[in-house]
Amino acid sequence: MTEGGTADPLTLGTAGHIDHGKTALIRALTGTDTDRLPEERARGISIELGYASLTLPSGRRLSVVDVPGHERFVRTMVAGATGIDLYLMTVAADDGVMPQTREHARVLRALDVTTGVVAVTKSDPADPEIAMIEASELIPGAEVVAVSSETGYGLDELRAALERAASLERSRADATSATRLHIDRVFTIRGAGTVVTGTLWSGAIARGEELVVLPRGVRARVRGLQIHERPVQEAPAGQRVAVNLTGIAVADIARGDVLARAASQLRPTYLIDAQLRFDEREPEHHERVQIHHGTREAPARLAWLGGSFWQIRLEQQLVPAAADHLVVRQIAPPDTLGGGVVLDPHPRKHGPGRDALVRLERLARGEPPEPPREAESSALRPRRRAVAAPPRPEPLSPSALATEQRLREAGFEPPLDSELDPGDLAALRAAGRAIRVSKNLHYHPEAIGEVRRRVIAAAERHGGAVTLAQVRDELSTSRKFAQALLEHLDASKVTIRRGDEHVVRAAGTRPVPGAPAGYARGVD
Ligand SMILES: Nc1nc2c(ncn2[C@@H]2O[C@H](COP(=O)(O)OP(=O)(O)O)[C@@H](O)[C@H]2O)c(=O)[nH]1
Ligand SMILES: [Mg+2]
Repeated sequence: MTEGGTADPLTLGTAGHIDHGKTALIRALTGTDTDRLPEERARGISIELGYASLTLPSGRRLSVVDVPGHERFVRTMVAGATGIDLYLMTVAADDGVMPQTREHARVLRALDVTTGVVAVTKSDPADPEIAMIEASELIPGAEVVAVSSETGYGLDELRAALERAASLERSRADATSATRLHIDRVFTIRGAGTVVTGTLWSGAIARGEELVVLPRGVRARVRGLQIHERPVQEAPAGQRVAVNLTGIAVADIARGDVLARAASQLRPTYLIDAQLRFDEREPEHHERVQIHHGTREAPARLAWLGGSFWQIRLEQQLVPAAADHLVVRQIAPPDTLGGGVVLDPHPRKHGPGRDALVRLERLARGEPPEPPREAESSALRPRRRAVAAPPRPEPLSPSALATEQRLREAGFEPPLDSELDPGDLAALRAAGRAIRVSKNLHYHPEAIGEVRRRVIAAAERHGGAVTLAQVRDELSTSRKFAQALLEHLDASKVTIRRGDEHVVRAAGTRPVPGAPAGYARGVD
């Protein structure tokens, strides 16, 4: 199933409320104390991002980013979570799901980090059961493991669960596109000078090359490079990298800056057209919010363009590329509202309108902004109709909520669309609370999460793949539903169809060129 060779370098990020045992768990798993600042040790809380390297039972190594849980440091958490591939959420057995457990879950959702494990910590002094139920409700489909960092209980099971999660995920880093590193720390080393660290999102960095520091456009040269404390000539995408720069003072570079090739197309922007989704409440038109991108953030006004499309009008520049993820936070009181994806990082200033909507819908489907010339008139007609009266996303109506409840209760055997109100379904889809699985069938996301988990577990027992009959038995449902669900999993790239079998996709089928064999460790 896995084609051997080099698995993607993955980064695991912690998440969870303060004092729910994130740092203690990383220490128990890796031997590294990520609370290193004197103030962190004195107060017993994490303030800065911490880094470690975790070796899984297979020998595979993950880079680990340990984030602070305090509500005052959610912005630091977002900066840490922005480059991660997998999450490790902690929920304390004696405390259960708390405000930053929920908020961090929203941040992960906004960043589209959907694979990970929940550890219910402190299972030594308290019974983990209620916290485990709360955790499964908060993140349907995630594996939940009871652990104690104090006694070591459950840690082997947690390692195995992390191994499974890692085998499902591919690095989001892209070796083939332009070089980009979002800086998360800057410091000086005596004799070396300025050093910055971050995850290399895409491209590669080589010793001796000239880079540009955005948004200011200052030039600097790479004097040295390290990947997990070892000097390297070149760093490939997906790695946590430390870059020793010359020709730039520490004062001229900060967290949030982006390192790019000197000839990069990447440009700072005050305007972004984006597709956004909100968990808590829909922002007001022109509401002032905080936008987080990479390791940087800026206040902005949100102008509604129709549907789920918004223009973000920034007060300070960000340096995004199309398809990057954004997190949207409320300014007062601070809270995470949702997030989404950059469609156009350099639009002109515009409001809602049919042309804008047609263009954004094309970009959201991954198509070029303009249709091909000759097909124009016929290609436009159906879309025109589709966008003529864009539904303004409203709070869900009582009827939509009732439909959601029906879907939720139906589990694996939901009613056909013909039995439900199409308007309710559209509203639920827009709110991320219903998933269209086939032409006339919607499922509740919780059911899909459960299906995904069970199919993966069943595949594990059957040599990495499942048949339709096995899925039907596993879910105790009819062939019709099992078929629709399997096709959905194929389409969502969870599985891939090979004859009668559906093989669970695993990491390692797309090795990062040049990645060394044992590598994925944080630089420190
Ligand atoms: N008994 C027990 N105490 C724990 C466990 N995990 C963490 N703690 C304690 O809980 C406190 C907070 O842990 P910490 O890892 O700093 O939480 P964080 O804020 O989520 O990083 C510390 O005093 C830890 O020693 C555990 O599994 N069992
Ligand atoms: Mg901590």
